[in-house]
Amino acid sequence: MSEQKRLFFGIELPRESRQSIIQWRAETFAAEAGRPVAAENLHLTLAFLGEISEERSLMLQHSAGRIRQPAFTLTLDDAGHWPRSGVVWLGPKRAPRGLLQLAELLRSQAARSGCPQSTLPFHPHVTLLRNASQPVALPPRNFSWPFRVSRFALYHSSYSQGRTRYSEVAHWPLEQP
Ligand code: 2AM
Repeated sequence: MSEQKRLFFGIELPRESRQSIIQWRAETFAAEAGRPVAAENLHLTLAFLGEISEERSLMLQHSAGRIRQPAFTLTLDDAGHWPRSGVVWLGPKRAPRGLLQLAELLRSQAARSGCPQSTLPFHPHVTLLRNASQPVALPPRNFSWPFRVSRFALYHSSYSQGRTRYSEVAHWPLEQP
């Protein structure tokens, strides 16, 4: 069997939003609140696949390529803290229908291809801090980062020399109205 890789489908944030978010994060959260996710790693996961073979990855890429979904605007205007997973996140107050449909399709394709999906409801989020297990003071919700989502991608997550890296394996466009 071929080498297994840790893969996930996700959405990249535009560079300007990432820069603005990390500046805001530095001004907003104390250093001891948690470990900041590197700017280049800020993303929104649509479907986590786990460690999978090249064969399964190619099968999922084929299914992803058949998806016809419209582009949508995603606004990051909410923040929260999940103490159990130690995650401080940004997300949308109202998830756009296009985002939910896209995640649902990818998650059901993944489940049908043997990548078990969490039974918890999909909660779209961008992880800002990890290892945040102590109570965190959340900022007032007076921020908003809107951006257009016109593609989604498959990413390979690798860990070496103490760093997590996400590299794009393939990407697909969403339809323009
Ligand atoms: P997170 O940001 O909430 O930690 C790559 O690991 C991406 O897949 C991360 O964004 C992570 O979400 C997400 N993910 C979802 N389920 C996961 C799991 N069981 N293990 C690791 N990452 C998972």
